[in-house]
Amino acid sequence: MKIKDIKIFLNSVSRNFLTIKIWTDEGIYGLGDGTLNGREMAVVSYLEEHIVPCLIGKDPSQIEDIWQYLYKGAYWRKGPVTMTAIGAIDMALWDIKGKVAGLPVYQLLGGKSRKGVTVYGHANGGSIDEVMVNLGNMIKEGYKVVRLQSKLPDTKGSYGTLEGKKNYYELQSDRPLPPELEWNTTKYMNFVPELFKRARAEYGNEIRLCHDVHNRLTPIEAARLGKILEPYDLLFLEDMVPADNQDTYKIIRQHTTTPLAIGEIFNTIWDTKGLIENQLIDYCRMAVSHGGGITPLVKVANFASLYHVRMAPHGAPDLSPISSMAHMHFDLWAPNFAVQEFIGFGTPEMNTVFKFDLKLVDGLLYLTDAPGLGIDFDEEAASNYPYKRSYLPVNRLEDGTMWGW
Ligand code: EZ4
Ligand code: CO
Repeated sequence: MKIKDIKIFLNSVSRNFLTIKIWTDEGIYGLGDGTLNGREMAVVSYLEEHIVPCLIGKDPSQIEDIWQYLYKGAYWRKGPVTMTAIGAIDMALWDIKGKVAGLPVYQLLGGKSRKGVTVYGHANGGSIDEVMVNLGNMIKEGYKVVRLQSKLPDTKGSYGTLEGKKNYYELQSDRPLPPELEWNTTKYMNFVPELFKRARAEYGNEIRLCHDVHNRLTPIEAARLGKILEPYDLLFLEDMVPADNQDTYKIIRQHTTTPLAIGEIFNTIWDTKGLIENQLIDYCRMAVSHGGGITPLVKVANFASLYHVRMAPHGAPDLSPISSMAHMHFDLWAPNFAVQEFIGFGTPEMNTVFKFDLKLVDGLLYLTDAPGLGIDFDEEAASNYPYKRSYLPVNRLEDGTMWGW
């Protein structure tokens, strides 16, 4: 079997998604997600100009060799654009391998380690009251784990919201320039404990809760937040501080027992190495797309398992349903999987383009035994939704200093 053609689709289906379709000479195809929020065109040209020509005629069953060829062979290793492009190819090759074998991908990885995939949903809101209503509804729907995010009072569109549009800012595709938001650490530090205090007072101690700090604190502030939130028993605090310098996590770790999660912007196992082997984190959030595919994510999981670090892949709305399905297979297999971020089954528009079959029962997602990744992509429906340039917001302190969003 040979790779005959690789097609690239960039569409704004509720938001921008980059989809690839690898065709073999035997009529089987595989699908991959190469979406890199706000930098989509860079991945398109990396694929079109620098990857596709090298893969035509290659044997699609050689997944490991193709991965090494694209990683080592480029000479220029790592980076989100490179690794997302490789991730899309890798996913599509696993899809093909599953279809050829007539098996779902989790079977090729080693079979199921659990009956279903525990997910965490988002309870967002413009105020604590609103978050509490949303949390209550999610508990009723059966969610076992929920992430809480609330807008800070008296600030301009702080995390979790964007002006009038409160939920799922990533779904928006109408931002031809980055919107500018404002950040105030003091207000945040005073406010967040109230959010979790209310959640425990109203809904008790059984529901597992988490929170995403989105890289907005310094290490010592992060240490303090972890400590303050200890009484509310979080499953994890995510992205307290960027880990460009992995040693900064030692400061956080020595002060708090609140579990720590990081990794959604990691793109190779090297981004995880110090954090995992020094036991500075508890959950690794690497994704199949931005982390370079299923092939390297399996290696990260195995490495992490030596240090009791569990996998909790990123599942924000800017990962396409193809990544979500790839995660499902990975999550079912990985012995040290913990929880999958899940934002629902997609908008009606998305459902005309991406076809898949998942069931959510009592907070667990269940997969069918469809071969490969178990997802299809309707090219014609997708062509109704042309790409629109769109950016994530940027963030400044109140005095104008550029900050992390
Ligand atoms: O803001 O994926 O945990 N989830 C997140 C995401 C990120 C987006 C950025 O594109 O932090 O919502
Ligand atoms: Co995050």
